Amino acid sequence: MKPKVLLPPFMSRYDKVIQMLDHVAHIEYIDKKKYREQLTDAEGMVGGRINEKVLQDALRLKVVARYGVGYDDCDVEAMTRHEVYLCHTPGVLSNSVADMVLALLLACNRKIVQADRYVRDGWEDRAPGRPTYGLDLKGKTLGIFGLGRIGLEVAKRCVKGFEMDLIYFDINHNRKAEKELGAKFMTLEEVMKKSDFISVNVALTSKTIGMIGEEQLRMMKKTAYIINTSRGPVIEQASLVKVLSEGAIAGACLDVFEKEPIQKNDPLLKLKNVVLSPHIGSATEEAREAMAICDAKNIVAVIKGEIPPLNVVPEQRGMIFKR
Ligand code: 8YV
Repeated sequence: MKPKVLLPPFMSRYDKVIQMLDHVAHIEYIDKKKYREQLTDAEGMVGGRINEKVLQDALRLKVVARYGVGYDDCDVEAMTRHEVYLCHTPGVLSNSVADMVLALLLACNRKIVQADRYVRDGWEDRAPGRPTYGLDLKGKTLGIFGLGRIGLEVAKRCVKGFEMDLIYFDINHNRKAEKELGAKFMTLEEVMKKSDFISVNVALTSKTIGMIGEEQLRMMKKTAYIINTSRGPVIEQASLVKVLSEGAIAGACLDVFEKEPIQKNDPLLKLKNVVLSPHIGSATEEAREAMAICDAKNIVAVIKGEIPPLNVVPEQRGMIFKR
């Protein structure tokens, strides 16, 4: 009998994925109500939110392929202890997330959301004037937190396309970006102080959770914007609401939140100087299909016993599990 693999129902639309998996596995689609039961005899799955409790029931599970690059919702330590591989989809979504950062940056800078509303509400003055003005991007400073795969794509677009200056903070230097894009490495505080636009592109870890709090936000220029497409908890949301309400910074663009979906009474929803989107950074046809294919490849690799499996998370690199 072929090993069982669990997939989210939306994956049925990707013929290539189904073909790849069909050769080696019996595919079953996840039914939220029966998910834990379905997991008891599954050897692979596409999904997330894996913790000790889930693993205790999933006795035959060999691999979880996360549909995305971030895997902060998976307990890697517990998965490693249970000898379950965790794979993800690095690279294939970097362009789409970077495009989204630019979409948000331009939207907030050029007041696109307010302008759209203004037109729909009757377009009173033919030339509405300063409230609709933004800033020229040429010569402005972009500050990036996390100059990895996604950060680098954001940087390329801003430096090569808009002729912006680039500063960044990361745990490692990105020498390629320093050489090719003139990126300047700075401390977190310096990036907060000097940037006209800040793009947050770090993974959520114990080191990055809350790394941008009230103190850091208050270092920003009054005219500066912050854009977050990584994970909500990297920025303390209550502090962000506070500085935005006071007008201490120009605005924020958020694709990610501390709680998703955002609560109906969240104070962010009342603010005018924010642009909000529902975690759609990687939501392009190309990226979403490539993520699905990447997941399928990862699962096939584990089922075939390939070592190391493709795209295993860095914490498990070089490990051989015998489940
Ligand atoms: C995905 C993401 O949309 O890659 C990630 O980590 O946050 C997004 O690209 C999300 O994981 C979809 O489940």
